[in-house]
Amino acid sequence: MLVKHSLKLVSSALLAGATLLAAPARAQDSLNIICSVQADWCNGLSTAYARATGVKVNLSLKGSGEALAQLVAERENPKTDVWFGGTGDPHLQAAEQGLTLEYKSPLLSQLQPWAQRQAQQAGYKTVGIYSGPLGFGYNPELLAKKKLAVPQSWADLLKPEYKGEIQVANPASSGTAYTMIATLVQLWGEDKAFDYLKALHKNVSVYTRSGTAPIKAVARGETAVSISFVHDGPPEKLHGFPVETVTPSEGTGAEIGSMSIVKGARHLEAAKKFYDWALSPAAQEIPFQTKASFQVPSNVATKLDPNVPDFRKIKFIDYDYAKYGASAERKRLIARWEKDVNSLPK
Ligand code: S7P
Repeated sequence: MLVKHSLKLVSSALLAGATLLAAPARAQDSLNIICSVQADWCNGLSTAYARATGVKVNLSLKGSGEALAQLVAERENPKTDVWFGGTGDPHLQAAEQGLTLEYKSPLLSQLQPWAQRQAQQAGYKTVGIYSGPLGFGYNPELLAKKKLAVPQSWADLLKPEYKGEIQVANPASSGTAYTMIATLVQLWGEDKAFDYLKALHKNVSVYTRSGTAPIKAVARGETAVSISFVHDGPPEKLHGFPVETVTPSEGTGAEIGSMSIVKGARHLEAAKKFYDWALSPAAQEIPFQTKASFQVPSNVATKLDPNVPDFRKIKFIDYDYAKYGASAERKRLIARWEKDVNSLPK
């Protein structure tokens, strides 16, 4: 009896020891990240972080809308530790829904005011990591071949000659396209914005799932014009494709790309360390070094690349991030777009 009891104690101790040994390895040595920026940037991040810390980063590449859907699906049993990048409104929505964790990085004070504001209004459950303007991408060779002018304004995109020549993403899956809807509503009021979107529908050839797909299609000569973030143009150009960008003369919005730690993250300490590192200038130069993307980084000390759009030359609206990042508003506007615009024949 005594022997049996002792054996039981030993095996429990061994089990506990094994768990103790296994626990830190799981907590410290790997990290599961949903990455919503360009693939080259995501891969550059994970390689640099693994080299600097020895922590293995498991990446899952997803657009902003899809990333949020995954966090909702994983709510009871989170498998993701950090959600890196993607437009800010779904991050604000995740914060509002209690999917992300409050964390104040010691690097917060080094960030641009817009990045700190993004954190404050989410109760520090997210933070701004970059910002970039919405505009148009165009293929100058294709426009010349089709004898089309470069569109300079939102109004230009409604001209009949652009019929079938424009690509933009679907706002249900894309943060880029939702930024467009929110921008137009803030520019003109909701009814006028939806009249515009209905008219634009006639000229759109396809609504893509991902927000970065339309400018890639422009670069490859598959369509003449896209509605895209302008910082997604230079990477295509650097790869040798004919693509230029322009921002609309009436005014435009900008995204605040964000990062959040998932509530219930299994590798919480590792997640916080990665989060701090991702806010450092060294990490924020990675999209420039990998030639993946050229947003304005949130850490003020990050060295800017010449391809970063000059915000002083762009006419911006005063984008209300809190209002248009709220779940109810986002859901309502997307539902209205599905009903009033996407259901229309071309
Ligand atoms: O890194 C490029 C970029 O445009 O991708 C992010 C975002 O996931 C856009 O994709 P979706 O529209 O498909 O959500 C942007 O935050 C970022 O600037």
